[in-house]
Amino acid sequence: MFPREFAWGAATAAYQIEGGWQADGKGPNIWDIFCHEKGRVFEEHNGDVACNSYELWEKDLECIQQLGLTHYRLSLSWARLLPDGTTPHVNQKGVQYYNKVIDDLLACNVSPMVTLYHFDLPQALQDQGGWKSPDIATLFDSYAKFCFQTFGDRVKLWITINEPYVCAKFGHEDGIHAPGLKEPGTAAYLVGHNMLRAHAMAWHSYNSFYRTKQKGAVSLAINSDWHEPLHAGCTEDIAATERYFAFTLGWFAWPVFVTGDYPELMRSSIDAQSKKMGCSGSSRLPSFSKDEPAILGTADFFALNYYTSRKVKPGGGCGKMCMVCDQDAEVVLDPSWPICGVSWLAVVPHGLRKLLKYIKDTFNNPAVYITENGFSQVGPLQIEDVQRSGFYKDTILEVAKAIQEDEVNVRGYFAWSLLDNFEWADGFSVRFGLFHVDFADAKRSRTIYQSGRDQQKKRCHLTCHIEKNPSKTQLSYCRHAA
Ligand code: GBH
Repeated sequence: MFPREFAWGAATAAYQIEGGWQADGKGPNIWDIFCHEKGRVFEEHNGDVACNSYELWEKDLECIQQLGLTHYRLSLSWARLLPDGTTPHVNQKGVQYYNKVIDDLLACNVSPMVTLYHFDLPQALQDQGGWKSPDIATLFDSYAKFCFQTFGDRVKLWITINEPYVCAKFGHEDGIHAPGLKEPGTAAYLVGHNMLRAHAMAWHSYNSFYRTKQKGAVSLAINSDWHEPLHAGCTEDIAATERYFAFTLGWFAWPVFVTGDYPELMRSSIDAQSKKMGCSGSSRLPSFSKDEPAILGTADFFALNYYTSRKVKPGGGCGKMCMVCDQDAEVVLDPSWPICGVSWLAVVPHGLRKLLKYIKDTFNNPAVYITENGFSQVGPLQIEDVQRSGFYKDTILEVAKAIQEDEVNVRGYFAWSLLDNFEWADGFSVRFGLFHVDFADAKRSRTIYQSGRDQQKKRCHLTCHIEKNPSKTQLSYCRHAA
């Protein structure tokens, strides 16, 4: 049963849609710099203009209204608000832009969910060491307080950091995301650590200075695939799956929701690997200081980005120092899971239901927002994207089952994404939108996909009813408006 107040949303991120990379005093960020280097991104694409949402916000608003969404998840560009990343220098034009976005949403009865950080660190802070530097936590906290102070009278749902896993691993271990560092086995742990410290400081700031007055909720968005052992009864595969979970979901969720520290299995695996490689000394996984704000309890809800599922077996390492060797677990695809679009995205809607149940059982039944979930398209444009439409229908049914049959406290669902946009290292070659954006057109015209049209219908029937009998959760179309 979808509760009456269930949040039906779509999500975007600043760098992926805004463009206006130098407009009105915005400072450069690490993605601006990364994309302008040769060989980093598919066909040297960049987010200089992207969907041009900096100029075309009102078009986005029309799209949001056309879908009949109750919520919209956007991210703020740190360097648009604070060009050098620090609060003494505020770019008022940036403040005006987001004020208009937020006010327009509210005027249309759409609630904003705002992410403070979605991969786009101000370059000025990268130049001082970025997320590897311990100082980043207080700098982030100042930025967060600035945002709570400036927008928190109207924004009630906050995400501090989007996918710390991706920033840490892709940005600092594999080097395929900005800032493009390849320091396997060390930097990612440091970055993840500083992201957790930064998140916790911001949550405590909200809690101490803003919560009473603003009455909002703050969390961090954690990406996780659903993982299961390659062979169901195999002890090695089961153990590898546990390690895989510890190094992905557990890395960030365990400290925040369970113990205030990393999963024991993560630390013991890393330390055992260090020993094996003859490296003694302090652990490569940092420890939280008792003198800093506690990490445990710093999420008012669980924000989950789910895209796909994987089977897990031991191994996969390169023999040198790296995260995969530490976790001694590798993922494989189940051939029965279709891949339609980008190669990593096996389409497994039922994995979301299993993951939601796992989150309920592991993290003490938190309120959950699915802050991202989507289906990609590559190659020739298909406006009649029947597969994606079927995917959304199947997925929302799985969410319904999770709520109704597994009693998971799911509060909302955000489709990734409102618009086709800049898909990081894949540039514009991978399309996730409910609206197509024509990047060859100077006006960046938006056209609704079939899946977008079908979403409109869904919202109408889902808020109406789901078959009450728990053994046969079904979605049936009903034409009454919510
Ligand atoms: C989200 O991350 C991001 O938050 C969003 O900005 C992005 O547009 C969206 O996904 C779609 O990609 O290439 O085999 O190494 C999703 C989490 C985890 C998805 C790692 C891509 C790469 C697998 N990501 N995964 S692989």
